[in-house]
Amino acid sequence: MRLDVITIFPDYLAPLDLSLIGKARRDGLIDLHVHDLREHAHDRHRTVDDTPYGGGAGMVMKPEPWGEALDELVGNGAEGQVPHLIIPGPGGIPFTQQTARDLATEPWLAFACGRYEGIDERVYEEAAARMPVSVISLGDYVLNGGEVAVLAMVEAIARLIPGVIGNEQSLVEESHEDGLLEYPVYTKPATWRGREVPEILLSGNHGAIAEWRHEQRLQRTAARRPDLLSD
Ligand code: 6GU
Repeated sequence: MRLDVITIFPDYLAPLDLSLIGKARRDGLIDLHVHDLREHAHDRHRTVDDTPYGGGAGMVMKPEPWGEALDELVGNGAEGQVPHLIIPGPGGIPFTQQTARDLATEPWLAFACGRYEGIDERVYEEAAARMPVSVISLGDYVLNGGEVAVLAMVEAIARLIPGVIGNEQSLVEESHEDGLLEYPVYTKPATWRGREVPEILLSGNHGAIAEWRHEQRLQRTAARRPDLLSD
């Protein structure tokens, strides 16, 4: 999968060199490019923002650098190919495990990281005339910009690409894969600071263990995420 990220803070994406995502890049499973939006700002101060028409607080990202950055991106692709453009923002549709599954099947994703009060609306319109565009939010809270959201989304998406995670079975029983939260897990020692591992897990009775784990998932989901049980 090809991934491009356009940002005014390329260093924010440095963690994508680490851990499983870094290894997937080195293994050639992910072809990730981070671009500095300021390379498309041509005044002396490399300005990417300006005051909002109509007044109001804060600054708005100017359309011209974004237009140029997206032109370059589309020009980079093979003839006729365009990325699916993801614009992270608190005003987007919710990012869920299903979103990650859907996006993990795409050949080319590009992420446009906004800062300040947002990006000039015409950038969304112009992009949408040329490529699929999705505005996606991590949840109901406000971050300062899209970069941290991209880290989260790329990690959630990339780990679903075949070969990125060594043990594919570990993808199956996870929280949100089937609508329930995960069961609690334990490892050695069997007693730690006077706390025992649940006896059933030491019983060797795999049927009973599976049943206990399922019950734990139901209880935990009811306690922490009752909204997941209603549907
Ligand atoms: Cl995707 N971006 C920003 N800036 N804030 C957010 C978010 C995204 N998701 C939740 N809050």
